[in-house]
Amino acid sequence: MKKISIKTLPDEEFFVGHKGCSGCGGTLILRWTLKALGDRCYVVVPAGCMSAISFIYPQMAFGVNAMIAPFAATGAVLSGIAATIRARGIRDVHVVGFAGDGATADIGLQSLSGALDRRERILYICYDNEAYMNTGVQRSGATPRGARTTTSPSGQVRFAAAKKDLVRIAAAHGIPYAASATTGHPADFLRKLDRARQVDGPAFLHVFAPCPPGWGCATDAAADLGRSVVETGLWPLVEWDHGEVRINREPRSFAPLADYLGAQARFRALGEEDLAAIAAARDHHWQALRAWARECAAAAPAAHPA
Ligand SMILES: Cc1ncc(C[n+]2csc(CCOP(=O)(O)OP(=O)(O)O)c2C)c(N)n1
Ligand code: SF4
Repeated sequence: MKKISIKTLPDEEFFVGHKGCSGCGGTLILRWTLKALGDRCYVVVPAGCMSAISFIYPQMAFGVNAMIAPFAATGAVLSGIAATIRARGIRDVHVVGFAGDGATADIGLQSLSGALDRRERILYICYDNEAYMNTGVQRSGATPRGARTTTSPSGQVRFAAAKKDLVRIAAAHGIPYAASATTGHPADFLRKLDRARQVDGPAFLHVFAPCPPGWGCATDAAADLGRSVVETGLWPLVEWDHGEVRINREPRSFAPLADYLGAQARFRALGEEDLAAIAAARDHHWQALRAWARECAAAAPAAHPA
């Protein structure tokens, strides 16, 4: 199997002519994924932006087999397809889900959990634009504290729920591989995609995906925001690999939150107290993350069979 990296990405495209907005992070990740995995893919996309912009008859944006799943059912459809091809003895097809944060963290969470439990060879990618974008920017379980959405006015930072930690939720199922990535670190994303496609069982990738109209950011900001969200500590790059936890980048000190939040209108109304609350929550999250990595290092690897 040829290793996936930026240098080995082919010129060939499998996702072209979609109707996504300029600067959409989700379409970028989808395009990279299909270039890297090639034409032996079966893609499942639930209701959401990526299906709305790609299946406009007669202009299909997918150059591989692809279907739309009911909003809540991505995991179930993926494991059904994977079981079918396994029964037919087909081993060279990647069964890939590509779902938004609403479809993953909220409405499709039980379906994802069932699929991770069934242990079929599936690759589930959540492109996280941090709200239900396709229906007009409603808050999801992955919306960060302080972000303005149409259902979560700003100014409620201290009372808002934390963003669900999808990598840890997936890892808690004892699957072989789960990781986070961003549009600002394509080499890191491709390395993780390479690992995810090789494990024998379910793999889960949680990828930061800027959305210019929903976030009020520039249309050329996907790379910059994907880097600054890591440097400010708001999106840890982390990997769970057969029970081992690796924190891929640990900034010695976090960059000022304004480097990231200031570039987006959705955070514009935040005051000093809000920023302090976001920083405190970030620090607490990092403590928990480091403790998790230590606990996993101390546990016997046999406790987490692949
Ligand atoms: C059962 C069900 N409820 C609601 C909808 C309406 N709906 C379609 S897309 C969508 C939002 C999807 O949000 P997300 O999964 O975050 O993906 P995004 O649109 O942000 O890409 C909603 C609520 C639906 N199609 N099916
Ligand atoms: S609304 Fe956001 S997620 Fe949807 S296509 Fe536009 S940029 Fe992408």
